[in-house]
Amino acid sequence: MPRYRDLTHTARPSNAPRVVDPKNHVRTTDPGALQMLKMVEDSKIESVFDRVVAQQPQCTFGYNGICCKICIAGPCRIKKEEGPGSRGICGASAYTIVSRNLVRYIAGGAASHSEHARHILHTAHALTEGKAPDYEIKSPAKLLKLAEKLGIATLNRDNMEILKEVVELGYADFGRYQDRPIAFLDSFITEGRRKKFQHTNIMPTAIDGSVTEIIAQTAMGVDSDPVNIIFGGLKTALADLAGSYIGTTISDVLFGIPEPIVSEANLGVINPKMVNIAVHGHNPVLSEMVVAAARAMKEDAKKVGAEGINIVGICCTGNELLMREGVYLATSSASQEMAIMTGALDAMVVDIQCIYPSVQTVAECFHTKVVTTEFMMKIPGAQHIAFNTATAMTDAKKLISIAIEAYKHRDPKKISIPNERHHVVAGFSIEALTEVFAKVCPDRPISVLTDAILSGQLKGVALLAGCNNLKRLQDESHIAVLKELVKNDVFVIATGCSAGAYAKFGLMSPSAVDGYAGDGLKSFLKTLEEANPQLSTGLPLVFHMGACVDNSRGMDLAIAMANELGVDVPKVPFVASAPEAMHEKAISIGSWAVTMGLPVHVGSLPPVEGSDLVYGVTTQIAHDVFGGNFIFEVDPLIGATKLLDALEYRTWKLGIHKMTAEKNETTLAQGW
Ligand code: BF8
Ligand code: SF4
Repeated sequence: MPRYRDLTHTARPSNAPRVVDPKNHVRTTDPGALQMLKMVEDSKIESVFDRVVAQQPQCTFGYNGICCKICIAGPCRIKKEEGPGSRGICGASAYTIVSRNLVRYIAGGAASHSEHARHILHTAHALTEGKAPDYEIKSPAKLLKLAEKLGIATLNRDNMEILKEVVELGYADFGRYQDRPIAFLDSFITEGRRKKFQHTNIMPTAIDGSVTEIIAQTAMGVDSDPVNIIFGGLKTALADLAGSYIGTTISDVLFGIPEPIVSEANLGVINPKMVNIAVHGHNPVLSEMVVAAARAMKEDAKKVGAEGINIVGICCTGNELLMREGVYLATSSASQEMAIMTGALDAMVVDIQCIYPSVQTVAECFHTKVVTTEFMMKIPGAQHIAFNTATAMTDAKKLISIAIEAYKHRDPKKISIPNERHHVVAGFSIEALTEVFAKVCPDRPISVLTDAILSGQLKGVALLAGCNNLKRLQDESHIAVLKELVKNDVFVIATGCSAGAYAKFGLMSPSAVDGYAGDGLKSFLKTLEEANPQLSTGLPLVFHMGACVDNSRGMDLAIAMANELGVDVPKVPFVASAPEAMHEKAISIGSWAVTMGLPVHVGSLPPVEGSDLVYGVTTQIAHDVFGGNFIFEVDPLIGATKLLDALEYRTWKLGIHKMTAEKNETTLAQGW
């Protein structure tokens, strides 16, 4: 069972309101979004903030996860404690319904990440076939490292040949029928996790197979055992991790490994004098090309009177481009409509995931062109230009031309851009971070981090991730959790819209260190900076690790720490938090993080409270089996305190085990 230092804490959440201030339309704390809201106050443009209020109060059955729509005899609701009303028509009880609903979220998340990864694999495959002339192997070093991890021969072989084999293995990971684990997953987990997954029978053999399997397992009249259902879900979650890992690693091969880079964030990066194009979604295959095309078409923009072309990012496409190209990050999930409301956004080019259908509705009040680019993602009213790997540059140029044309139709009276923009230092892939550590200790770079934890200088590492969920105010919980952790000397890495929040607030910058970091973290960062005089960017308060698929980078770091410490992941002082989780992907990520052995705080409750059994399995039993557990808590400060407790407990236990091993000259205890 997880333990808490504060004896008033239990595995249950506090009674803080689940939807804060439900009638308040001003549901953001982002200074840029707040300014924008004020500017459009009189315009009657509807935004997500209005729709959240309109949805209140939300359905309690749904909120608790006790509504079943898996077959059309339903919807069934668990209405009573006992009797016929306590079950669905088929006899499914609360724990069956809650667990089935939960794991179907995981299936959705795994499908999303993996479809993204498949698209990247298709691009790499086309490259090896000579059918993607605009792409290249930007990072041969990453390719070789990956191939070696996957057991693919590299000696005296051509890079393209190696990539071909890597891609084939990736494809095989999607559809394998034989009984061998997903190779990409198996290549980077610890031996302890491998054994655990085999022992609990959740090691996935194929990504597609895991998603189909869990949907079949939870169909009407199949599995009704909540524990078996949850274990099936965890298998799918591990397939999600594999998909994410494929997405991250192959993207690095094609587009380069991120390195420390300087940029800016928040709506103020939209420039009234330029043709502004927002790239929004998740997949770098298209957006990298848009960036290249914009560089090539600068003169065309000048012909219509603009000073140039300004590409800005939104959500995880924004994170990908910020990490690799230093592209400005305009905004994150909940304020995506605001970019259009500036009246100076000429086009919004979208790929997949987290794109509100409402962007088109808002765009219709302005001159902005919304363009969808993938076959699976269309919005009624928006233009669709099918993006094709074979004609990538031509397609990207077409998109830029649409924006240049739209620029001519701007209405100057409608332009109002918040003046909020902040300095950002991003680009901390695990390779980049390791390089920074290596300047202190070239032989064992990760020991720089683990030694700082064992000595008490740092309290541990936290991965802050996930979305915006407007049950609370946008970014409020992200910021509160971060501030509490860094004040207590936690080394923080961030991804997704969590990273976006810190960037937008100016907290992803070296100048934030003095104001917010505790003394231990401050001195740790100072040591790193002194050892890295070549690093002109300086080191930020919180380290940007990328998009949501790049949570696999975070896992890579936790595994590297485990290997350095000679233990399995559940003993590493490493925690994760999604303070404002919203998407199915976030549920999936949280589930694999728990399975990998991490305490995971979630600041918005998934619908699990309708079953004590499911609640107990996810928050307590999971800890006994996997060493990781969910911490559901909507109050960000209580959530942060529970994370700090988990870190302290792990560090303390690690210290005791190390001391005992040294004293008795035995090996380090592996249990947790
Ligand atoms: O993949 S953090 S709202 S943008 S799901 Fe979406 Fe959530 Fe943002 Fe990126 Ni991730
Ligand atoms: Fe109702 Fe059972 Fe059908 Fe679900 S599967 S909708 S509980 S009859």
